[in-house]
Amino acid sequence: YKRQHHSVGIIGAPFSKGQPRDGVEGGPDVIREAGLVEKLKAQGCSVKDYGNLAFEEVTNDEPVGNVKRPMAVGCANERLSAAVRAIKLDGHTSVMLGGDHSLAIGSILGHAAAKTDISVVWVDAHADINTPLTSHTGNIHGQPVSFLIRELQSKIPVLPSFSWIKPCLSAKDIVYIGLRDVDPAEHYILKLLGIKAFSVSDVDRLGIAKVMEQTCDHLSTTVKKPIHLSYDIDALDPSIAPATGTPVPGGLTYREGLYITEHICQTGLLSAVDMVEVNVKRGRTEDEIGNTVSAAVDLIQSCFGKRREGNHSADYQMPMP
Ligand code: EXY
Ligand code: MN
Ligand code: MN
Ligand code: MN
Repeated sequence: YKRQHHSVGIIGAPFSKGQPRDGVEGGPDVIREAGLVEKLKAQGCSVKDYGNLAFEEVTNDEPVGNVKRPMAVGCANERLSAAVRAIKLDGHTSVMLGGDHSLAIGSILGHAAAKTDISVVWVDAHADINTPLTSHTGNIHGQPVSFLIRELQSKIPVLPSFSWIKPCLSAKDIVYIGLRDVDPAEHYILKLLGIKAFSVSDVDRLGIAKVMEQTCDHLSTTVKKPIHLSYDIDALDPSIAPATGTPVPGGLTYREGLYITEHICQTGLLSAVDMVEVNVKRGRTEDEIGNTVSAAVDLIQSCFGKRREGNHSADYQMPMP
């Protein structure tokens, strides 16, 4: 293991209109208030905080079919994609603090605009690959992947404010980890396109170490592309991360969750991170809120070299008697 120097660019995206519940727009601020920037600096990262994006109110945002708030989601993501692209061109690893998971559209497209060819590790209880036509809820946070995969484009209808989107991934460029609430249409799409997906039962069967080995093997069969890690906090079990909009029982343990970030850090290919769906208003107690937020911070620290075995800097000097 070679120690790397990490230069981190943080962008807050306080946006919630990809889903119906209040509170997820508070994610960037509570994650910062838990000391994210200070903690990353303390572990040796250089950090530039780009602040929070401001999203203007969109009026007359009528549903298209059953897709809710298409204009707000399309506009917010267009803005986010420009911000992430700029952070990448500045030379940082981008950290996008959500907000709901519809923001992965802009984050991934912005990353791909700066790096051309990227791969994605999507850690989530959900596959978020409904098309606007298969979605039963109409919530766009259950659909972002469908807009990004080239092989699905013939199935995507026109939406207002989505015309800037050009799919940037092939089906082979994404791996899922943590799935346990997948709609029938989503399951059909995953099988049809042969998308690599490790459900929690695969994690039970293989163990998280084999899952990560196979994830990296799958993504680096030809060239080693920069990795975009899109981490939905609901991938973790609700006992450790309860403050989220769509909790699903039987999730990843805290240890499995951190193993994923430790392993991806070690590849040296991590290029952008999303940390999404932290919703403090969904926590019933201070403890539930605190546990969820600190899990999010722990995962981000682990992305940038913090290891459970311990760390020391290259210039560490033993105190002399
Ligand atoms: N599959 C359901 C839907 O399409 O609405 C639930 C999606 C929840 C998405 C959460 C954020 O990961
Ligand atoms: Mn998600
Ligand atoms: Mn989810
Ligand atoms: Mn590996």
